[in-house]
Amino acid sequence: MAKAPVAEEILSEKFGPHLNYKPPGGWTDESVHPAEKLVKTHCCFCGQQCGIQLKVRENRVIGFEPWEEFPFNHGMLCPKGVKRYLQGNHPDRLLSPLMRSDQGFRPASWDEALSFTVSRMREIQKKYGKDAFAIYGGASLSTEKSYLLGKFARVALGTRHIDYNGRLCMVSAGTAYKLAFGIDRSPIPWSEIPKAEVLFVIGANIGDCAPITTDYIWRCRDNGGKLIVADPRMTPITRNADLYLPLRPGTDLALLMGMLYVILRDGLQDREFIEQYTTGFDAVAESAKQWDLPRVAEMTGVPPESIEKAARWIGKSKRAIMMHARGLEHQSKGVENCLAVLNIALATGNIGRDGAGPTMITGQGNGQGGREHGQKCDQLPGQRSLADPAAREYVAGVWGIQPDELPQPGYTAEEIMEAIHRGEIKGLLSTCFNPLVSLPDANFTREALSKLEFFGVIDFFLSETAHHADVVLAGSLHEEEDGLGCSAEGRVIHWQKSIDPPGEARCDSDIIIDLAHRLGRGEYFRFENPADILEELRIASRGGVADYYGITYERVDKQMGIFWPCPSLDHPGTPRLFVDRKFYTHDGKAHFNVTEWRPSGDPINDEYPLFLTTGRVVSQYLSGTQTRRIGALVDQYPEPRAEIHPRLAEQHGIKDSDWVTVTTRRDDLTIQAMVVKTIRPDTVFIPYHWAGIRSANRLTHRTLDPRSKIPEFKVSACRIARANGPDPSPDDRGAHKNGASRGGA
Ligand SMILES: Nc1nc2c(c(=O)[nH]1)N[C@H]1C(S)=C(S)[C@@H](COP(=O)(O)OP(=O)(O)OC[C@H]3O[C@@H](n4cnc5c(=O)[nH]c(N)nc54)[C@H](O)[C@@H]3O)O[C@H]1N2
Ligand SMILES: Nc1nc2c(c(=O)[nH]1)N[C@H]1C(S)=C(S)[C@@H](COP(=O)(O)OP(=O)(O)OC[C@H]3O[C@@H](n4cnc5c(=O)[nH]c(N)nc54)[C@H](O)[C@@H]3O)O[C@H]1N2
Ligand code: SF4
Ligand SMILES: [Mo]
Repeated sequence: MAKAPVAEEILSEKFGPHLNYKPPGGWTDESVHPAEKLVKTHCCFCGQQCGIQLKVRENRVIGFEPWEEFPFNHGMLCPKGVKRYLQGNHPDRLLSPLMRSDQGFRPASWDEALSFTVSRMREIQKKYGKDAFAIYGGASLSTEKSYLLGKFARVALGTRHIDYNGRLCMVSAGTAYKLAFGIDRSPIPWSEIPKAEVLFVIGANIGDCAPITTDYIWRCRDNGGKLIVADPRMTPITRNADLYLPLRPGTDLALLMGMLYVILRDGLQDREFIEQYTTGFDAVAESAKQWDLPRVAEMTGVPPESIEKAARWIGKSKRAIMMHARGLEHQSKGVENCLAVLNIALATGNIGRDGAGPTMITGQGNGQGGREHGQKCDQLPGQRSLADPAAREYVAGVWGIQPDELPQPGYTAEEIMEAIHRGEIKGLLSTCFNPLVSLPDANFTREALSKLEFFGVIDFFLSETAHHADVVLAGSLHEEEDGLGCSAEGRVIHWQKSIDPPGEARCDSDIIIDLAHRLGRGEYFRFENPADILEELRIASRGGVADYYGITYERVDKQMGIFWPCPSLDHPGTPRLFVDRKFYTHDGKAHFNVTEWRPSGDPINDEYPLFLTTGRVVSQYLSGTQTRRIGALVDQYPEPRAEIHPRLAEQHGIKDSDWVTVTTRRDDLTIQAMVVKTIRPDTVFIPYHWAGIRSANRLTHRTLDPRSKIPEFKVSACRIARANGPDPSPDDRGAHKNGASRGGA
């Protein structure tokens, strides 16, 4: 008789080899792994920042417990959150620095890896100038690390070029909110959502990408609120929507202007509010006149009655909330689209009061905190502008340098890759970013990486991009260093250190500080720990829009989060912005902005007659470096699939699970079809969490929004054809096609 499997075997069968933790003498109790301590911290897998308690034993995270008291999620977690703890003990974890050799990577000592990195930085800057070396940061980094990286670029390296992966994410919304309100933060905390009479969700797949937010939406509906969803796909929450607007990809601006047209035509605007608290209304009202319903219906594919209904519901309600995410923003007119939402909010007076307001759903773990304190190419701490002489003078003073020593604003993330491609930038240090998978037009990115004279990466896994590096510095996971994060709501929270980095791996901030010292700039980086960095950040942000002066770890722990701005130690924080209807603009008013229609950078035609749009599935996170290593998540959605409508499938003789080749002007991709009725028949959707021959970004294009510089991930032109099977030479394909790869992937 076969031996019954012990609990551990069942677990490893279920979760894969990553569950490799064994205490020295083996488990004494097969079913219970008692924790030494529970650490209150947050999930790293999205901007919701749900509270979670990590179970720790022998410097390992071995499980989790819900954190019922944390006010945002009350112990609830989504499918990624409950598996979050599994990445730490993964056998792929980098345990020491790696250096490229003729035979691939070899482990190296920290001294060797860092000395080499610094010598290459110096050589490149000496030969080609300071700006020939660029830095990439990331919004999964703690706020302290983002601050440190911004200072490192400007003070230790003296380069103009630092930008971050949030450039692919939050910048269209951020640019628009700054133009309208002078501040880049959600104006409302999520506790406002259940109070709305109408919720308008546009370009956001809340069920899959902000799962805990669905709870707020259901509470709104339980209170009688109406739900409107605008998306080319019927996302899960659409099942319970009162109105669904299935717009054609890339036509949001037309839809929103059409709604404004109806609001103004029917006199549903809030005249008193417009008069007292805003500027620029007349020009926007004038521009709305061209967006009559027949034209808008024609462009968007949405029935005119539905557009009218949506506009009237919002216009007639006392409290409306508009929620948007990347569907609206990943477009060559992402900023215009967001401005159009804000124009509707302003025209109807839906801002600065209970249960009302527009809000953006921030994506990455620290998508909000990571865009506040200087890792953006044009930014100084406190959401100050690097181009503003007063801001330069203030921050230079805090840092102990002269204002003219601060470089001018540099290139954005995709622009950095383009400058690498044309040979202007020669060296790159990338922390917390996997550009080969996440930037558009992956073949171009691969070519660019192959041209670098030096490429260093700080990561805890060997990401696909890291395969192309000369040096990989083994950094730290979320739970291995103390730090602040900021959630989509604007709530500053505390990521408590739970364990030390394993093996020779080091905390990210130690690595950056060590590099600064080796570059001879140690006097500006006298930080022993994240608390020291926070002390300086508080002062550097003081008086800025994102004022953190009143925020300390102790206060955050006590209040379970503090909403910024928080200018003094006795300030309670600011959950809802603009309570007194004072805005952060130069005149204190909210600004209407005229929007301009712009076609997609990759228009459809007879050869490429379909829209390709890309995005996410619930079980995977971003470029997948982390979640593709967690077996229990991989099982839920193992491979990318091309979602297509039954009608389109039939036209091409495709059945569910058949192989299909999707071709754009850049490349083609052969994956299995997922035939679903929940997508427009002229649209193909592919999730982008995979690399190499499964990478959706081989298909996307490099058109950027001119202001935010976000890529147009949501709109490409494509065609499809039935295929017989997967690509025959999967793993080599990218490298063969371009001959450019220095490593794998
Ligand atoms: N499970 C999971 N959750 C995540 C992430 C993840 O990778 N996985 N990532 C996090 C991050 S960083 C982000 S940015 C957020 C992203 O969160 P979302 O923006 O909600 O997710 P996406 O899938 O990128 O796109 C959202 C929706 O836009 C729709 N869409 C496509 N084209 C258009 C268009 O032209 N107009 C409109 N109106 N809609 C369109 C898509 O059909 C999709 O339903 O999710 C966060 N949460
Ligand atoms: N086609 C298409 N492309 C897209 C999108 C889309 O919708 N469609 N969405 C875009 C969006 S919204 C986003 S946010 C980007 C995300 O794109 P990326 O930022 O490239 O994705 P990540 O998977 O977060 O990559 C981060 C890397 O940093 C590492 N990392 C994570 N946390 C830490 C840390 O604390 N320290 C260190 N040192 N390393 C860390 C991870 O292991 C991973 O290798 O992708 C964009 N690309
Ligand atoms: S909603 Fe986001 S933060 Fe919350 S558990 Fe899921 S992935 Fe983690
Ligand atoms: Mo994102």
